Amino acid sequence: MEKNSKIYVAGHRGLVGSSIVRELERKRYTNIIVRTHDELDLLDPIAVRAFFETERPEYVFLAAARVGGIMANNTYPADFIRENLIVQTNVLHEAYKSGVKKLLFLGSSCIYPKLAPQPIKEEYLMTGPLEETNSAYAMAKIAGIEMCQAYHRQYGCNFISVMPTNLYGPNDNFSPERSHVLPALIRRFHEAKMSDAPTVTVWGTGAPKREFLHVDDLGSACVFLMETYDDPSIINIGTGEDVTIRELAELIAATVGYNGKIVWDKTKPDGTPQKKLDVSKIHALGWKHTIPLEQGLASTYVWFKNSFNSA
Ligand code: GFB
Repeated sequence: MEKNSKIYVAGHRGLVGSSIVRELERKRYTNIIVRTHDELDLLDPIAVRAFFETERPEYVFLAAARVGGIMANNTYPADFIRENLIVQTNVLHEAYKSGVKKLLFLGSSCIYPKLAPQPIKEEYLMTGPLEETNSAYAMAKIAGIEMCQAYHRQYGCNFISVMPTNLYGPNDNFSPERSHVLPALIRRFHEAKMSDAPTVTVWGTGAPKREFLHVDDLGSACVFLMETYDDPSIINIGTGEDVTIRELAELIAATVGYNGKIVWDKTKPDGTPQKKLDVSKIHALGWKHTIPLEQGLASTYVWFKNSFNSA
């Protein structure tokens, strides 16, 4: 990828896409193209075709997707499977037809079996049943991986697929019901502190373990892999370290400065008991995360107070 190559980042306003744009700019890539949802609806195959025929990007980061936390996945499975299948089908096919040199597809650690051995190696894909709360989303992502590999096999396309662990950082979704746990709890603990609430309710039992990667580390990994990795086999991106949801909640309470009590709502689902990625493959290529969870939480809380909360 040259510094003046034409690079399209799909989903540039989201958590992941915005971090990829920041990293490309930091590395002095000068020809980045983006479209808002109003300018280009990726669900519309005719609009996507017209965009690729006119713009002819050379490199594509496919970071546009319907995403959400455990409750959103569990409540709207039809939307999650349909929209992700359509967006990725439209973009992958038009990328092939317009001769894109390389495309990076973003999957998720939830593509792995619910009870996969830990840490999860790339080869555990499709070796067991999925977690029920997000199987529709995971199936769409698995189809995306298969599509990238099929276009590689049949047409020789350089389409790579990366599997990030649970992400957080600036531009995340802080909605109380639909977001992932980390932004949900930043908001809930912050609001409890502001209103002097005696308790904060956190979903589930607190026992599940999750691995959290700051999205700036993900952005750096994605650009690094776009520059160096040309293999259609999937590759994990994570820290290789995890914490229980209870530990996370306590860490967020401390970050926010909330001193009240945590109450567990056990009627809410726990989801997968653990999904810690084996990151030896990406480490062997020379990439490692740099932002520890405590530091990433602190900076995300500052971002939340300055950007989200004031808006
Ligand atoms: O972040 P989260 O929704 O992602 O939930 P998943 C992680 C854990 O945090 C679960 C608990 O055990 C939740 O029950 N939790 C506690 C909360 N309080 C809250 C809260 O207020 N909000 C949320 N959201 N969770 C998603 C998948 O699963 O992870 C997606 O559904 C995707 O498909 C994403 O893969 C990375 O890790 O459980």
